Amino acid sequence: MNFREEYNKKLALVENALEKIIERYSSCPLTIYKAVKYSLFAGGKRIRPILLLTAHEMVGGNTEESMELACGLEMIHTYSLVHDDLPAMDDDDMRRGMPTTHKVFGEGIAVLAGDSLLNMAYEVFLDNSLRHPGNLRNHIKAVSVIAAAAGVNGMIGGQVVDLEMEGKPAQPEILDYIHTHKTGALIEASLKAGIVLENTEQKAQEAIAEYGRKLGLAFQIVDDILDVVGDEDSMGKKPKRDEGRKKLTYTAVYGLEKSQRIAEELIEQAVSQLDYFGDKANFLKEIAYYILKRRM
Ligand code: GRG
Repeated sequence: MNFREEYNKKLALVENALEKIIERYSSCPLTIYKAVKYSLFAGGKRIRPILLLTAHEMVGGNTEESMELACGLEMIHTYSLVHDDLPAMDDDDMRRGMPTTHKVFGEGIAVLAGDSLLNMAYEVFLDNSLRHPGNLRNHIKAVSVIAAAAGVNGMIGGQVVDLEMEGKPAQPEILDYIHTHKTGALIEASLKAGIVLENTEQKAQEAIAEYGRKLGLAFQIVDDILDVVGDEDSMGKKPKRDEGRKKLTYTAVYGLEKSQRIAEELIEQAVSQLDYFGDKANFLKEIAYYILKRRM
């Protein structure tokens, strides 16, 4: 199987599992059910759950055990996008080629759809942990890794500084804080959560965390680059939004060419961390190059 086929196979498994999870909530008030489904099934790349499942498989795990953890993680990611798109934050009308949740359902329901996804995620995590009593401690560790990454010292912390820095003079250390927290934290946590589900050596955990850190930062640098050079059709949203909002981005601080070079270097450094795992890490290596070349 080539990379694209393998990626699509994992993607289909994630979509299927997410559909089953959402079905469980079908008796809730219809408006919120529709808003949650609309937000969750809008054609995302599902990169975070795929990273989690792949890391778990790489250390000998069975995806039956990690699938719901992976899906909950995608629900947290989706909540963050729904809230980020609100007028009170980045005020975006389009995402993934479709009107944003608040454009379709109104701001109040969009806030609640994000809240719902976040609550559902933790319910899914806890129920899944209870289904694996023999490995409960590792499940709790994995959930804790995700919770920390999504919280004030992770994604939310990054988002706060991102909002605070709009229109302010460029400061490279602050830029790195924003990128490694707003975006990097959840990507790193996807990998770490997959690994800690199995009893792995400390060295394996360190290697995967370092891979995740480099990959997460590179992911956001590529996002900054796409905002400058990307086209609306592939990205599913308008380019050049960051410049208009005076966002602190890599391209604003380092320019396009240097940003591209930094992203390439980070991907090479990330991939080299995977040597520890030998051939078992081939798919994770390919994901890193896919992230570098992505157009959406
Ligand atoms: C609102 C609590 C809160 C946090 C928001 C992640 C985030 C923090 C905001 C999203 C805004 C943004 C563009 C962040 C950068 C991360 C990023 C590139 C998100 C898009 O992720 P993809 O490319 O999206 O994985 P898909 O559509 O594939 O799921």
